[in-house]
Amino acid sequence: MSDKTYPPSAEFSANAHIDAARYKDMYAASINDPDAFWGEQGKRIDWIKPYTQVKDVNYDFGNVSINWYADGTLNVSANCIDRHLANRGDQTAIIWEPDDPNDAARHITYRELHENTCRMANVLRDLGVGKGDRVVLYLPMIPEAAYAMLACARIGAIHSIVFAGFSPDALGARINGSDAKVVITADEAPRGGRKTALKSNTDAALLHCDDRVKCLVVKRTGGQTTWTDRDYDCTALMSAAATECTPEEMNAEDPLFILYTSGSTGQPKGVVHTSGGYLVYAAMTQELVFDYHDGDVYWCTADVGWVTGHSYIVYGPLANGATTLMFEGVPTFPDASRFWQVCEKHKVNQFYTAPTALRALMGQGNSFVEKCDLSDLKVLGTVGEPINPEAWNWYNEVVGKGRCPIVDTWWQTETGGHLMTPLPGATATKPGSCTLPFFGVQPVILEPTTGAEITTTEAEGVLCIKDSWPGQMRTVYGDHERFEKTYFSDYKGYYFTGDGCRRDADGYYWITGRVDDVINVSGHRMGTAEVESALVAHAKVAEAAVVGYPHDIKGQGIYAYVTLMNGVEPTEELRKELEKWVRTEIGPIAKPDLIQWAPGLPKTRSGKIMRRILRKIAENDYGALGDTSTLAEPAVVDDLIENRMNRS
Ligand code: 6R9
Repeated sequence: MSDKTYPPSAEFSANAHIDAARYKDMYAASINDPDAFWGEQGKRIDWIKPYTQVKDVNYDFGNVSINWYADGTLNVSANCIDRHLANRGDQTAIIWEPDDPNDAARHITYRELHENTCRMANVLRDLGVGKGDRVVLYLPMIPEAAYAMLACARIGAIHSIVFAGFSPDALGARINGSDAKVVITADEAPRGGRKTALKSNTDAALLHCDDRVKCLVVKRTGGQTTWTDRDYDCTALMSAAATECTPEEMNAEDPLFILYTSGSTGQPKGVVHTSGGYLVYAAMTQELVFDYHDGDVYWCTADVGWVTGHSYIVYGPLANGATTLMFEGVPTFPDASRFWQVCEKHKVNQFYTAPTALRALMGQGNSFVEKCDLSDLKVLGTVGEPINPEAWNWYNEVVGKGRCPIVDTWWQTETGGHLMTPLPGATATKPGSCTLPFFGVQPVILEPTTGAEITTTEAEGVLCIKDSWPGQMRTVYGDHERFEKTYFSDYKGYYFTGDGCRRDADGYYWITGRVDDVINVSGHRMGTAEVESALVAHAKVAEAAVVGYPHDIKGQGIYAYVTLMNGVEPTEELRKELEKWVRTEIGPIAKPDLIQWAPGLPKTRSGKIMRRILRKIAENDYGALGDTSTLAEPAVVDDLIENRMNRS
């Protein structure tokens, strides 16, 4: 790790929303009097009935409840669209850049966004969707994805987006898990020159769902799809629908969306975010962390299937009346200059991406960047995983030409928005550190076993957050007990993040990775338990254990130890079959990178798999296995070491 610091230039700070002195003052104010601070920040958005209460939070295990602005009412869609119409109706809200650079980009004004969102909202209402109903979205990165999110918000329905890379099984589980009335999909999703058949995936998913679930199909490619009784042509219905739709008055604490994310145990859980606090927090962080100014063009390369797409492609920027770019493609299609060509073409000012993309592009050489004019860039951001200093330096020097502050934003699906991040005009950055907390956020480092807070400046342990912020998740959909158990039971009185962290002598924070059984593959969270249960669902698999290991591009790769059923031969063919199996059970992002045939797994005498040992072997660090005295059968380990798959 590097401790070289990069302060913002005096010129940048002078024009920024927040400079170092202001950060200090505002941070102190946010901690000393949260009610006053957030009461003021709540005015960033328009309320139908203004709130009189601000924060009402209880972190006590057994009674956890989180409320912000609880007696206020609002509509999120009206905040993201209608309130901008008077002054910026003709300003571009969304720039859409399609997968194929030879197809035309589209500029959607706030007026057009209003019209299309209302049309979609009316289509949903006609299908019987109302306040509190759930709608699943399984869409490519097309403007209709934003219309659908905002249309749900407009009529008070709760959306649950399923990343278009997930399999029919995963989609079906989420439709059933939230008892959705409607699923919105498209015929096909073009990505990197290939097409995913979303409609036929949806058909496969719906085989396992209630017959009453309706399916709205957006026309994207015009590719052929089968039509059943439950299908509705979204594109046709939208063109026939009315262009006005009165927004529903929602309570601040009414759910806005559910988003499934992986945890250390069991199947993914439905993270619930509500309306008022979430929007205030998304809007505030989008403006201040990227130092967004009126007229800027802002681009977050995430997919709306992840929380980053929710907060920083759609809700945050649109609440601020920004111009947000939505990209359908991938960084390497048609070649490794695509990101930079899009930056040049649309004169992007703020660019926000994941370290895994940077590492992949860095490996292709600098010429792909250097041939593009990136002079409009002002701020660069990263999210999803720790960034290694090498990639940080490349981003800084080759992409930013040393003149664009880098914001390394640490946050989670659960947090709704950034919790620790530099502010570009205020914070001197250090490559690899997410630096300092955002306003109102109090990170603490606890001793992992005792749970005692380490109060010295230099500290290392598990990262918890003392007290709440408005963007925090409120519950796990349908399972508040699981919510309390996951986040509030191990370390009483704190929100437990699941991350390990170090605080250096300057008080800067460095995320060291997950401390639970969650692995981070290309910035995507994957629970080892999910991959394991997919593997053991295969008829030839007796047992499986999955761990992460360091991967040059992905950050972490998926390493699976598989014990086969008696008499089954381990063959290359079977290995391929299992890879394919996991792809169909969960999706391509869950495909194991390495599968090792394990005649046995290291277990304690009570039958618990010793993952610590499996992790070490997967890391090719088998010399330091630690205490193995509780192993039931020590010989198992020797075999695993001898046949290990990672020798780098
Ligand atoms: C936004 C998002 C959350 C987990 C989180 C942590 C890791 C995210 C990071 C980072 C180091 C950063 N993470 N940002 N680690 N530096 N800047 O990614 O949400 O998909 O829920 O993942 O990702 O481990 O706990 P999510």
